[in-house]
Amino acid sequence: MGNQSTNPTGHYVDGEWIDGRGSETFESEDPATGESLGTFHRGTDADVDVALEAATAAFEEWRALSHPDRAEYLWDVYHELRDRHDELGEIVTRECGKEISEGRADVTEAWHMVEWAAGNARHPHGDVVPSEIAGKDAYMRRKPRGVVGCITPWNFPIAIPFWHVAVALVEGNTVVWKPAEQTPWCGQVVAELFDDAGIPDGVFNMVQGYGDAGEAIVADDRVDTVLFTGSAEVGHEIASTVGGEPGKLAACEMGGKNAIVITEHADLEIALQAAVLSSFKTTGQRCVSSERLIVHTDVYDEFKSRFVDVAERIAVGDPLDEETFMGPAIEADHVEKIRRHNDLAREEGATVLVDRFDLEPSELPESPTDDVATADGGTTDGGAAGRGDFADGHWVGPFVYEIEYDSDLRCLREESFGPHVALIEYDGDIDRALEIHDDTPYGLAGAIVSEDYRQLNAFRDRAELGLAYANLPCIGAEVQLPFGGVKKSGNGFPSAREVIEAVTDRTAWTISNESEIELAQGLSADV
Ligand code: UN1
Repeated sequence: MGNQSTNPTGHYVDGEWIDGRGSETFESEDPATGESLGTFHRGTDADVDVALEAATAAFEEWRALSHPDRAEYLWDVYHELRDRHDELGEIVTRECGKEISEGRADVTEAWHMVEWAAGNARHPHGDVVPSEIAGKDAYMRRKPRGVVGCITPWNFPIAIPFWHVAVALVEGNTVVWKPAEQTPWCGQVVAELFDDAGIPDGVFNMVQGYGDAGEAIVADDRVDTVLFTGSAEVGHEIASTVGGEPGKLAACEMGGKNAIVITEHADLEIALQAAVLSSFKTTGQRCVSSERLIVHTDVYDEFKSRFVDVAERIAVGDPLDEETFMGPAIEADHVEKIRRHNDLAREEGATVLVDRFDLEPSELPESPTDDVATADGGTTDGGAAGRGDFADGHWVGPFVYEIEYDSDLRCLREESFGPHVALIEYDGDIDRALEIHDDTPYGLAGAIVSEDYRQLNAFRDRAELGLAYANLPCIGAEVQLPFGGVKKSGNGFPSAREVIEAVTDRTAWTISNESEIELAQGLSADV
């Protein structure tokens, strides 16, 4: 087991905390205050190289362990995640800005995934296939692919790494993981959990850094599978790089322009809750967040007035405050990106219903006062001298508009990844709703609110989606289900069972117990 390196914090490679080979460092920033949470080494090609060397060297011994023996290390991590749930949830909230119940939910989702992956160690997942020849037996067996490269986003900085890493490890692969550059503290915490569990050297490696470190992982021949969750832009680059290399696999899950269809048969209270959760939780920064509400004309006015009322008063504030519904956006550049989408909607003819994007100073939370943890394990006082000042945070509020549907509107097709929501009124049957729903390049998550089962079934069967919900928000997927999209939203489902597919190869194993060879195609060895 390695000793934690101190400020700046390094990479976790071959069971040790190591400083980067390069001299560059970077800061983790608290999105609520702009304050630095810690300094981290920025990974280079040379850091990725040593991590891959360690992962490659560790593979043979790791794969030789049984599934339950490998899972033992994951159970240790599982207990830590549960025991330290609230403490780790606060770190998630500090570093990625989502409000505290979501910070804790991130940790909950992580232990759910570890439970699923480690539990699978005692769940058989090979197949026995009947041979047509008596005296022959045939099986489909799975074996680990080798080294798995994992690249994960900042919005679920503890949960999503476990979607990838937990399954890859239990199945007998070794891992090199790069956390998002916005959430290196969470990266450090996850690596510490594996270190504390005593995972054998080289089996789990973590390199901090930016896209160039991720590219070095993706491009390296020693990597057998790449698991990626993040933006469509990066995901498509990865899929095309890896697609050109025979024998290498990439499973990517990317963004969406997700929608909720609210039909004339909707329970409007359910519709309202589903829309508010899907549009504003995580400040709209989930890849499954909804940016389009497609509402039938019969219920449009009533739904609109209720939704606008909630958006006007939704609590934006200190993410550590239990009363807050929406914390800040992740970083200043991202605020500008969302702002450009708001401007685009205006240019394309939107009628703006709620514009709290640039919050009034009176709406900004007061400066923090509570003591909070720091990345180096201490605590700092709240207030300007300690936690920083909210005046420097990346605050945004809801931006809600209505617009007449037109297939050419970019604001209805492009993802803003923020609390930017279009209301679209439709007249007609479920076919019309589906036509509008499917008119984006993406196909990740979506929901329908209706009490008519024919409408639900039409949505389930025809909406172009990986994740479809009825009378629910389009966020909040359970870990045991596949998670991913169709069209531009993905080329794989890098979660749960689909990760087993991506990190294992199948061998069709046929054995004969007979004294003469007999083949299904009737060939004989008679000469
Ligand atoms: C993401 O949107 O980036 O389904 C991941 C959910 C979470 C995962 C979201 N379980 O909302």
